[in-house]
Amino acid sequence: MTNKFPKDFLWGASTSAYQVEGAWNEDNKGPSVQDVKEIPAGTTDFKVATDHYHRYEEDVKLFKELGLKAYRFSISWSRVMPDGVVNPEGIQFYKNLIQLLLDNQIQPVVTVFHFDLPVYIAEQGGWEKRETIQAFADYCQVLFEHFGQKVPLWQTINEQNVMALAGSIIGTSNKTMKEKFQENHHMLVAQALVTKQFHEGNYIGKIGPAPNIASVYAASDKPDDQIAALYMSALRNWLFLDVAVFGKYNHNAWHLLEKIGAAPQVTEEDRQTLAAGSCDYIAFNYYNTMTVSSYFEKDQRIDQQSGFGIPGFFQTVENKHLPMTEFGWPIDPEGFRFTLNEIYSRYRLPLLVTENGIGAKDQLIDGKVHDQYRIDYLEQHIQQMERAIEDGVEVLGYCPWSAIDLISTHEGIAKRYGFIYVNRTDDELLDLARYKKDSFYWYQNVIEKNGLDKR
Ligand code: BGP
Repeated sequence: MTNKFPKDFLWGASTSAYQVEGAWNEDNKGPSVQDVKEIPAGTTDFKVATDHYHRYEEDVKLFKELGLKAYRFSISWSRVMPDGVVNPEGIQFYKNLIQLLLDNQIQPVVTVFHFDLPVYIAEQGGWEKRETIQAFADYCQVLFEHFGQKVPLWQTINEQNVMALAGSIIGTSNKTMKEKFQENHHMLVAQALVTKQFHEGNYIGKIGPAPNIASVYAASDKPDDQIAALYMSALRNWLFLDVAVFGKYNHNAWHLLEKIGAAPQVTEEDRQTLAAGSCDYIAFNYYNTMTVSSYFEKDQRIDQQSGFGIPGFFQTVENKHLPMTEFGWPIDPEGFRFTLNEIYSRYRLPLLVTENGIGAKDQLIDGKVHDQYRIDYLEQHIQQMERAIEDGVEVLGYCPWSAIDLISTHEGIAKRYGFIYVNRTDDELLDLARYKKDSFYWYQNVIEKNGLDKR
């Protein structure tokens, strides 16, 4: 069997600024909401993270050795514009990083906003306020002007759907559905505005959204459960992509929002902005599918990959066919193929996978990390991605989470994802030294062969 990956396939890996950089208040960086949020007991804050800000040269050297063709990272808004004015030291850091990547033939893939709103904007009302739309557009314009001739792939907002639906968990918002979906609407308008702005500039790259997309299975063949899946998918997935691609709200999602009294106010000007800001490609993060039934009441665990219910519409249930990670997230590689196909059939735009991976309690023993579970997880997902490519889906690249260990969104450093181990714990910084895990060598071979070894 021959390999199905195109010659220029972007084998990459991902991180985000607040989870990896540290240096939270250095070189004039302002605080973001992630730096000041309350963190769960037994985990760690993001102040040092895995110290990439000071060690990016060493890290890029390792990325080069790994063979990465692309590195997806986010830029910290509060480093670049700590108080609304451009911070030259912030710009300099990303300028150095981007140049170093290019010098090493690694494509910089940049997300402009990944959960880390500057505190001064949050204090003025954050995304609830329309003014934040312009503040975001101004910030993005600064990035486009500085890096628009260097960066081939941009993403606007990471997991906007997770911010809207599980904001309290990831520390971005803790409001009513009505407030959340008004904020969400402002984000959608902001995204369309910067997409338009980007298209009007003379930049080399492409721009797209980066939601977390997961196909939704119906819990049974009961018609009610099928309708529940239709509505969950509309609210969690298609609302975000329909606006980004078609410039319009998804009709099912809109109906649901109206029914629960959470439909946002949309002005005529908003409608025009949304219509004028279609994306060039779709980036998305995939961890697992969701399974839903029609609504019944029950206590539910909520995080960005578990679910929630909307009375009268749907409720997430456990899928007994899927194994779980040690952190309780289902593992569904076939669901990845299904999700890739579903997105592509709806929108017919090229896809970039900006996150996929397994969080685990890795152990460093004698300088080694034997993370066979990570190799198995990634191998199964790459196999299914290859099948999706055979199905006819256009996939630009694959950037698993994460390039290097970093702090989990809400479960500390104990939940690791990287190909490179960073020597620290939640309690102690230790020496922050880098070690190549077994998965590092395995992924290096995948990249070198442009796909999996065929057995
Ligand atoms: C996504 C986020 C990432 C990352 C990842 C893993 O939702 O975009 O920032 O955190 O999930 O999640 P966690 O760290 O909670 O395991």
